[in-house]
Amino acid sequence: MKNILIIGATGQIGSELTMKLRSLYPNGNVVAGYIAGAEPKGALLESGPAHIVDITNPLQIAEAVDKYQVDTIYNLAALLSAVAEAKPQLAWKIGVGGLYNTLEVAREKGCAVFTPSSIGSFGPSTPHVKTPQDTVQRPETIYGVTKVTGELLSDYYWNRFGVDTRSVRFPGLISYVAPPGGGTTDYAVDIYYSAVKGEEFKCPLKPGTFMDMMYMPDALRAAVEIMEADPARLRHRNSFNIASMSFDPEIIAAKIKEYVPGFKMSYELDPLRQGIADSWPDSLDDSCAREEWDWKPEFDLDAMTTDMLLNLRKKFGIQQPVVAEQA
Ligand code: AKB
Repeated sequence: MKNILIIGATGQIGSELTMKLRSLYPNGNVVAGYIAGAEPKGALLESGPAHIVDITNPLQIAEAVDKYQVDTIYNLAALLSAVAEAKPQLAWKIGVGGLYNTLEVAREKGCAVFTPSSIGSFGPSTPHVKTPQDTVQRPETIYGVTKVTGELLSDYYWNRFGVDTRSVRFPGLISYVAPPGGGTTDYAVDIYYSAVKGEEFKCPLKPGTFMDMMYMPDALRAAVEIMEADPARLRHRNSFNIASMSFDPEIIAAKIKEYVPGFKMSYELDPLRQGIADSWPDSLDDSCAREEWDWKPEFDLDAMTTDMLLNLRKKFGIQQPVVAEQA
């Protein structure tokens, strides 16, 4: 049976992944690790144990692992790409120093470790369309540098010490639950909020900026499935390309307009985010994940859009539009 610690359990991915893991394993076996100032609240707090775990403090990681006899760590602590550019030293301290602390505790105490990588681990010299699993990784952002370092360090701990490290490269993640903060792909979440509130959306990226995106339920399933995958089938570990949809601002806006006909979008470009997005792939080739652990996404742009609009309207108490019955 798994005893799981989630580091960064109150963040964008962590808050949903913790609840998903508690739906799959006994609640008491899934520990929400949080930092001071980001304490768990509501269902996250009430449904299972929580422990203070600052990833920059190896003693706190070890203490939580000992107290709850943890055998699997989900390491979700990171600064997203745009905010990392504003605080590169902190991004390194959390992304690389924190991962090193986690891997050392895992080596000493025999834990498996999941640490997400990202489409941000690629750079301008990477093939941009159907980016292969194994290819050039020369990112020009500190976020990307920490992600490539994390992939290499995690593979090193597997090859050198046998620490069971596994990872996926997340695309931009879209969810109606916890808002993202400081990412380059966040526009694809914010656009839905504007649409349901009846506001014009000011897009920070220009038309033609394609990036891979994924609906959160698929991303959570990927994080669980890679950790449950048969190790004998894995030729890769850190980290697998996964993909479900690729679009630019025009395509997502047109899809939203199908369901919210009055929706309006204009452009107000953010040069930092545009520069980062231009350096990232347009789309990933995820065939290795499909072959090695049967990865398969369930949501495309249409299915995601209907679910996002439905749930955001519920969240803000906005009446659902009446759909005319088919004759
Ligand atoms: C970001 O935009 O920084 C993240 C990512 C793609 O890793 N969402």
